[in-house]
Amino acid sequence: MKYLIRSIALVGLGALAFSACRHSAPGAAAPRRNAAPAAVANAATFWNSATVYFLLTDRFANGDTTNDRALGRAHDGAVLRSFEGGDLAGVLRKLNEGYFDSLGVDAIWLTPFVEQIHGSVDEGTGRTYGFHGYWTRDWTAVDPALGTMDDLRAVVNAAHRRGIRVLMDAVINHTGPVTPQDPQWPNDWVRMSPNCTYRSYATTVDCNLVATLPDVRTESDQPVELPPALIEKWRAEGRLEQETAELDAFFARTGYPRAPRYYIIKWLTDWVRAFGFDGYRMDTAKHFGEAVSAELKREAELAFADWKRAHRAQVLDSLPFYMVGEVYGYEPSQGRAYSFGDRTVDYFAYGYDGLINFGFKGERGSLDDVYSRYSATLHDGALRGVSILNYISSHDDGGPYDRDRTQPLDAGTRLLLAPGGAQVYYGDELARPLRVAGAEGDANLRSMMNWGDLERGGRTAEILRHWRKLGQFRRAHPAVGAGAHRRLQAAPYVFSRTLEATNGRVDRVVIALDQPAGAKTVPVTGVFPDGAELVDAYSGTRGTVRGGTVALTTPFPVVLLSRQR
Ligand SMILES: [Ca+2]
Ligand SMILES: [Ca+2]
Repeated sequence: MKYLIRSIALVGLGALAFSACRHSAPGAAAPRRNAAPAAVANAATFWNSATVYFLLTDRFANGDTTNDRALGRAHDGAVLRSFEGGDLAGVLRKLNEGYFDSLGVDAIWLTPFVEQIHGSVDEGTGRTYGFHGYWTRDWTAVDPALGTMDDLRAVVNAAHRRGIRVLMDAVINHTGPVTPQDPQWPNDWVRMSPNCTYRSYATTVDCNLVATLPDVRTESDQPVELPPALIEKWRAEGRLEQETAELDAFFARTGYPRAPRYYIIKWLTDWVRAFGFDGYRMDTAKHFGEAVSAELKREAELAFADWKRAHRAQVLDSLPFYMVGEVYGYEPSQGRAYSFGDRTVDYFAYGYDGLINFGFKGERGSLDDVYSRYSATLHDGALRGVSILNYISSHDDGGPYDRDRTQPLDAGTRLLLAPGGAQVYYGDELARPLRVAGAEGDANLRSMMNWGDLERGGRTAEILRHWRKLGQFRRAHPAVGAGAHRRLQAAPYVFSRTLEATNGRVDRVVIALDQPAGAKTVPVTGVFPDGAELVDAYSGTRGTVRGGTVALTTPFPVVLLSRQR
């Protein structure tokens, strides 16, 4: 399994080339800015250098107020637990405004857009709706509060025209909760007990995450019928025949039994085949058997290839379909062996190209200690050839880095200059508050995007400028996230990143932090030779290397050096 997947990942990889533009479709409108570096054609390199923007569609931007109360859902939840109006039209608007380009974003991760339960539940934190997207009612429909199929297609197409990939958040572990409006899926599809106790593999996988969340019998190979409620729904929508014919064709082609997980794999991969999603962020990846992930990945790769064949003008490049897992609690120090206590699993051997790093936000010690360790494991250690995705805040994490947003510039520096992929959670770049009056638990982490703070300018605009400079530098130089790290000076802190490509081209950067305002001298020995003409991307200032250093005068504490092009 492991070797099969890794060899698939290598198909079609070309040499790294830092000079070519990222690919855009011929004749496509609004092509991506062409200052970007090349398609880094190695998947691990690309995803370790990538900036992934994670947004809750319902909380990001409201582009269409007519869908705010879709399906008759009331705004009667606890604080920040109802649908708040954000939608795909809002994401499209921000795409078209160039907001993501300005941050150097390589991929957008959307929360699940499939149709959610219509009702609400109280899990102990107040009445809650499925605004977050993790409470599926129908895997084959777009939730009307977020928009339509056309809205979704417009988002993916607009992103692709700008060279931005789109990751779909895929849920296979559970259905939405049961409510008076949302019947339970049949007992041969889901179990309602026992609750997970998280003491071992079995008590983490074949059990209910929480009492209200029906757990799909993903381990079962027993054939099941479509749930009557779904048959009724599709009949009312006039698409029962088409859906059942497609399922028949899927099971005929694959030879899989009509077991629950295979229906869901069919439904999840249909989105890839129809819209060209570039990857999955797999929800709750450690709560279903890892072999399921490998099955899903294989079908997603076939779907992605089908989409590419049918949409040649929209294909970005040859990067393979990507899958990043939410293995809650995973961090790079665990290498390739996530431990359940009684058993370890190497998720990278089951279709995962990358795993979310739950350790980054809590890293202690100096920045150089963190960066050195990450670089060592990614380049010479257990994680060579795979990728990680670091974050400082996220939708489920009650212990973010700098919860009170007292150091939003420092937070951006830490995250965007770290080895490995960077997950920007919507609003990290605007110091969106992570404490909201009256909000309980994770609702605090899911406030509406604070566009109003940005419109007022001042401090918020200054924070965004910092994140944009770092994000654009990161995008222009894959060495920042994917290069080998070396400390050049302890204080003020100066380090280099070097990414060597197979074709002999090399991307090199030198980064200096904690610098004094005004005149500064940055050591670059061993990275840039005397006489090299450098430019500081943070200030736009240029300088020439003399005696192993470059002297600059800028008002900023950050220096981002590369060769002048
Ligand atoms: Ca709306
Ligand atoms: Ca499960």
